[in-house]
Amino acid sequence: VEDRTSRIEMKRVITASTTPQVVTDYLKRPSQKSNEAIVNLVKPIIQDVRDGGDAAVLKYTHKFENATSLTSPVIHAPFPAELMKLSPDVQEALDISIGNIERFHSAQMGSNEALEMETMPGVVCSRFSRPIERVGLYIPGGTAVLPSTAMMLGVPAMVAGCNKIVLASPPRSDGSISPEIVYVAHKVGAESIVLAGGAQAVAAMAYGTESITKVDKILGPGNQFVTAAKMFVSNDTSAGVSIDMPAGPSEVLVIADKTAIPAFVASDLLSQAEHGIDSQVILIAVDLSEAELRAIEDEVDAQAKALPRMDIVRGSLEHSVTFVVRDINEAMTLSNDYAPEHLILQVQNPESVVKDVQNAGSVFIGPWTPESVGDYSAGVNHSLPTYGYAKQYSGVNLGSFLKHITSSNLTADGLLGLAKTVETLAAVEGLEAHKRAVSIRVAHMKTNQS
Ligand code: HSO
Ligand code: ZN
Repeated sequence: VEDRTSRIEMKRVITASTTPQVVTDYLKRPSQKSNEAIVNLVKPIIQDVRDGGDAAVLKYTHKFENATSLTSPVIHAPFPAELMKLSPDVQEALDISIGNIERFHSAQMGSNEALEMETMPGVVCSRFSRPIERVGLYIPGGTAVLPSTAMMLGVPAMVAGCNKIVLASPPRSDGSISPEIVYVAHKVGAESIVLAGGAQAVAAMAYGTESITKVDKILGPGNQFVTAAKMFVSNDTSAGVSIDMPAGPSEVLVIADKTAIPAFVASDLLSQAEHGIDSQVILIAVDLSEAELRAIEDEVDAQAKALPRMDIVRGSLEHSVTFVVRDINEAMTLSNDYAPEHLILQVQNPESVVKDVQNAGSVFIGPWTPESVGDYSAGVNHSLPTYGYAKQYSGVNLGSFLKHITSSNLTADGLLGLAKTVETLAAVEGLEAHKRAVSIRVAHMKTNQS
């Protein structure tokens, strides 16, 4: 039963009146189910799909998605127009968003362009990039359809020049897939859409089946089964597949000071909280008075109660927290410790704070930049590191779909100049053949000279 009366609020922690240990404890993510237990659940499914191909994928889709009428686990391009009928408004919104995502990710090519330099005279090193040939993009089903995720993965794959783009998403129980996802697949030039979810979809793309293309890398968010399956196949050398990053529940950290508008702050917290009861939202209130804090909390309560997904929001706010801190420096220290997927800065001179951001997936600067614009349309990617992984991972970007290849090219003089150095180090390692590959050439030069 929906409870629309009892107050919806976050815990409050005043850092000045508690210990650092308490603060650290509150910054901990809700613990995830042990990976081992889940791997044991997905392993038989993965093996079944690897050995049984299409029939096995279909079997699981019938079972888990209830899509018993489905007779093929995949549709191939060109996708029939009747599968992507959209209202003009929706089509326009997708087109504008795809345009921005394409522009921003195309601009990232700059840092991936071929570079060439001489490290020493006659010693030329270079680096160039090539697209990963076949990519599998997982689009979650679950409580919301996410065509935005199809854009965030599909557009950079297209910009990078990936040869084969395979999408996978769990079908609805009538066997269909949302027309928005089919439209995005069409726009990015996908070769196929796998009508399956969970571990079975991941396995189908990792190993390939009679009708599903095997891919070289699998990207995209998913529940714990999808994540465990991605980890499993990326560890199986016989699959030869890599993955983007470990995935966890969505999160946001908002830093707000006296200049922040309470309704804006609350709306940003709630937009992330509505993703799932396991989402975590954190507010860092910089030097706010009791009345200013109250104003935000009242907004959270009032806005939450008006949401269709109020129950999800209530669940997620239960493990969410407000930290009241003294100044922006303390706020940034906490934020960098937490390493949020999304960081929203609703403070005075927000641009000046960005230099202090050490760990975050994506930053939203100033009062006019809700996270929603980045989730859909601004052009930045919304596939971002969660669960503290912003400390070592980047979000999905153009580089996620490229490999960098290096080359070296030495002249005879270049090799002469480096010969002693290499020979010495090869001797240190006791690798005589390495040493000789140099000395044989040096000897050859000398013989041919005289
Ligand atoms: N905020 C989510 C992405 C998303 N939001 C999709 C709406 N649709 C990623 O953390
Ligand atoms: Zn979102």
